[in-house]
Amino acid sequence: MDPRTEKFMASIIARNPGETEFHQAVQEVADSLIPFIEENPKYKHAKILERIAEPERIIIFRIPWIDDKGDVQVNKGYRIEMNSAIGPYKGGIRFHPTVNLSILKFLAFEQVFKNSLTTLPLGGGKGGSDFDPKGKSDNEVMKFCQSFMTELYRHIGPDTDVPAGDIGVGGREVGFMFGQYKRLKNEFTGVFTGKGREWGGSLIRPEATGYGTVYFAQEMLKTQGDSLKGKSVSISGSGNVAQFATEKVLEMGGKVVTLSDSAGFIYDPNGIDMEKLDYVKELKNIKRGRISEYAEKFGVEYHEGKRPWIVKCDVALPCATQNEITEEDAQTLVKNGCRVISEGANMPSTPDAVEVYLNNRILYGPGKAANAGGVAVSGLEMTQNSMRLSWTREEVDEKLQRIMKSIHETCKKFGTESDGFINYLNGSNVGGFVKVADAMMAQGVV
Ligand code: NDP
Ligand code: 2IT
Repeated sequence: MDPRTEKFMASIIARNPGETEFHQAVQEVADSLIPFIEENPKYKHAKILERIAEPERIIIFRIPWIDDKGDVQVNKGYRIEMNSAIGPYKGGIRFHPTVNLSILKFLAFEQVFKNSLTTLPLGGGKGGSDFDPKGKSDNEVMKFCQSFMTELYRHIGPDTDVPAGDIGVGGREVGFMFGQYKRLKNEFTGVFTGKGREWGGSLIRPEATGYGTVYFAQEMLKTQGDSLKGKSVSISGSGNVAQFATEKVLEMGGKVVTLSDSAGFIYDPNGIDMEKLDYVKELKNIKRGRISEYAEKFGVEYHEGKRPWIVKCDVALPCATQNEITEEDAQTLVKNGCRVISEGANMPSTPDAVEVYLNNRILYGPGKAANAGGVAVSGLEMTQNSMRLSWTREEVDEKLQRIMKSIHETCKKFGTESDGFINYLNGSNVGGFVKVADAMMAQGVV
């Protein structure tokens, strides 16, 4: 490790003890940024890197609620308000039993750079709870969401902090949280994105992250005169991002052969077509079932307790969770001929896996670039709410495509190496940093 990075990371670890995911996210960015900052000493003198790695504010609170049996339950709630240099705090809410301060700080940190890359005026934040929506009734989820918002409402607002969905938070949860906010504040504003279409939501927001990840893969392939047509694609996850990534790959003429959930993955060598995808949407979004049921229904292989990276593919789209591709998985993917990784999830590849991609010079689109389509359309939802009008599907999709192309251009601008190889990791870190850093410099030491 560069000794300057080592010194910086030692201070991060000392100030944020035990937060391993946060350390991982900061280190990845520091590796890209420290050489850049040496060449641009104004950022060094203003201690921008030290400031950008310290959240502006963290709110931690108790969420008491009563389950269907009448028993009292208690969860922890969080909102990390990471950086507001270029716009109101913006980022999703995650409900998952593994949620803790480290995970939400890594996500909020990533969000700052991602949101800057979108070209829109969005600061960075993230929130969530260790609440597990699995196996809970609609009534229990509503009770929990209402209690969560009864505390959070006083800290957020359409010009202050605008949450959205993430793992475990989709249209149902956004509805319950928005409803409670509206009741407590007595105002109808764009305080949340990912709202229902009839009450202020943007068309294409549900699709945006998955579509954007595929648009980004297509842009990367284009640099080599290639496309997704005819490519075999492995996807992990089977939630919001995985479903719409699958849909867009099919539209672009690719073949999706895997999907997964936390219990295992399915391998469908004939490809998941639109009809089978409709089954997955119903299974996951309405019945809230397990992906193993797909294997039973369509008579394909189900691999219990395994991740899809052992399957041969041309393109891999990790769309489940952090650190789901290890060094060994990455080596298997590359050995089997995979040439493109576009990350729908946040930080799905371990640092060792990323090193395998870069050493093998494959097309690697890191999450903060490749999955920025979701928050970008959230930004467009905020614009439509402010104007009190809504754009058509075509208008939003056209803007999403333009934004994904622009993110690709930014990565190319800041990440092209002397031999022409595009290091999208460095490109997205430096490209995302500059706008936020310049805004922080202009606004003084605040
Ligand atoms: P969903 O809750 O809709 O789906 C999550 C999927 O990932 C499920 O299939 C889930 O399986 C699986 N999963 C979750 N945790 C784990 C785990 N620990 N191990 C294995 N599988 C797991 O979430 P999203 O699709 O919205 O989010 C997926 C990823 O995309 C996350 O990394 C999120 O941060 C990122 N992302 C999401 C955006 C959005 O707009 N929603 C925007 C940008 C990034 P199971 O059902 O078994 O839990
Ligand atoms: O990780 C992410 O970018 C999201 N979960 C979406 C954030 C948003 O505000 O739409």
